[in-house]
Amino acid sequence: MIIATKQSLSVLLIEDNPGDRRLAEIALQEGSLEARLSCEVSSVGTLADARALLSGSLSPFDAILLDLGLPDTTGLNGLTSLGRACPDIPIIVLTGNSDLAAGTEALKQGAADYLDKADLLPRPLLRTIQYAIERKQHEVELLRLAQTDPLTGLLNRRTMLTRMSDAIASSRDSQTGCAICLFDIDHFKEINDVYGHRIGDNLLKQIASALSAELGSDYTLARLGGDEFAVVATELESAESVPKIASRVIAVIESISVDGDARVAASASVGGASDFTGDISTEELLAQADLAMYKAKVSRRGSFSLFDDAMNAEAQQANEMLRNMPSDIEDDRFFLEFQPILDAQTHEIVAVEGLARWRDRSGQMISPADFIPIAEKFDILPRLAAKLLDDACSLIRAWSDAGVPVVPVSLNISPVQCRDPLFGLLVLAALTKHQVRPHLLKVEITESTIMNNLDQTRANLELLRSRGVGVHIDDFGTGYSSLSLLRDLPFDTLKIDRSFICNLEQDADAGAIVEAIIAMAKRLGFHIIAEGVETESQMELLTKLGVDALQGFYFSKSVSSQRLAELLLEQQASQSPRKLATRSA
Ligand code: GH3
Ligand code: MG
Repeated sequence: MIIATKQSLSVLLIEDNPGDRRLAEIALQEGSLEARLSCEVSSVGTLADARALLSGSLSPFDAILLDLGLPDTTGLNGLTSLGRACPDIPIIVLTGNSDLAAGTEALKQGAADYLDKADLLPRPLLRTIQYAIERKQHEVELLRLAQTDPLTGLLNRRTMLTRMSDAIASSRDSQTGCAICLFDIDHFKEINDVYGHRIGDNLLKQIASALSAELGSDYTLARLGGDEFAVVATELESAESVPKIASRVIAVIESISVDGDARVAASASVGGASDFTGDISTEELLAQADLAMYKAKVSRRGSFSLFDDAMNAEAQQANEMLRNMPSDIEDDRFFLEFQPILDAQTHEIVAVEGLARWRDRSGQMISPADFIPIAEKFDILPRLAAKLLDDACSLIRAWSDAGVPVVPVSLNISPVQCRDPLFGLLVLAALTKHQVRPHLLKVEITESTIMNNLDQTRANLELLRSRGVGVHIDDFGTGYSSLSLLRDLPFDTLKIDRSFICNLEQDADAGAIVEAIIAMAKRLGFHIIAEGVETESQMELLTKLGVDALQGFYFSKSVSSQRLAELLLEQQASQSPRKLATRSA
């Protein structure tokens, strides 16, 4: 901490007694001469004049000498009100008649020191003022460190929470509204990974300074941690201001660029919440904005979402799911259904994809699109995935024991599992536990999961492949995998993303992309599955283009384990290849 030693002093003397005032002025002049300092003294006789001078003063005072017996204030009130108005200036109280008790009380109320008026000697007076200034500078610096984030210099989370609670109270008093916009940089991990942490840090600093310049002192700007920031606004006339603040934030962040090896651009997703009742807690308002930000992230990176009551209902539903999930995993309310994958030429079931299902305690089916993100966000997914892996292996064992001609079962693997260094071993342990041959189990990993977790994923996948467990790359075409990368990674099967398949007939580009993917995959020796096949013409076109296998509602929706066993037995019994009886398009 560097504290500057002052070469010149500017002191505000508040003393109504002309004699005492003169004595103090003389002591100050003499003391500063002795200390070889220039000292400018401004003297006033009332608290009101002092306030006027302080509010109009361009160069603030270094210290205040305050008489406790002023005509327009009583006792220590003058001290406390001045302390609030100028918290960065040390106030030294002047007491009369060796009044030790008044001096001690003044210290408790925030005075930097006290001196007896009757005993104002030049050198001790100057020394007291200088020490008080130094202590105040230390105090201010320590406070700044405690309140701010060291990287960006913005307010930190704790201070922002205090400001929010002040904002709610002041809006209640003024019968206006207050709001918070939370924002989080999109794909910041990738920026760190690709360009390095130094560039990531620079980006955070630039965001902080560009937004401070844009928003000025009308708003409170804070860095809550990581790549998450907040803007707090008070005394709003209507909630319409909130999207406007959000657009300014989004525009500023999108205009920033940091030079690395290439230009690094950023975007942010913003969630806003406002209150015009004054009857809300800081935590509640923050939770609402957080929910809205989560919505913005999910709907589209770089967008804004404003909290509304529907989100509250959704949040309650999510909370309920979160509460029930662990015990429902234990109680087998989560289970697998299986969607057949058919050979493109013979239309025989050659594999199945295991899909997670949840029937809650009221008997209602809950969509994986709702529960998977929650399980993932709140770290329940590893437990759920382990249970489903165990179920899949146990079913394969049971089918085999019952003489069902079992086909390979593929399971979807989440980014969280891929990052777990033990994931590969856990899969092998489940296979051993149920005595299942490795080729009957396959793992499906999306292209974006692989791209975002390349190093952690590689070791797990290589272990699985070396033991004979098949590895599928799922949703292919939506990420940015390069050909050379694909060749280096241990995949055997590539699943073309359904978004291309559903547009196959209408969109010439989708057709061209599918054709290119198939040509490339064949050159690299991959087995190719097209998922999301819903119509006969899609099926015919994909077969003509050379895909190996097909999956989709045109053939079958997901079926129970029991129904799958029946289908496999029927298929075995049947002499001629035929379309599935479950066809349900
Ligand atoms: P999303 O689009 O969902 O926000 O994804 P994201 O990649 O931005 O991930 P997320 O917001 O969940 O994580 C933020 C990352 O920011 C995590 C951490 O690696 C990184 N990070 C946290 N603090 C710092 C920091 O001080 N400097 C740098 N360079 N990176 C940080
Ligand atoms: Mg982020």
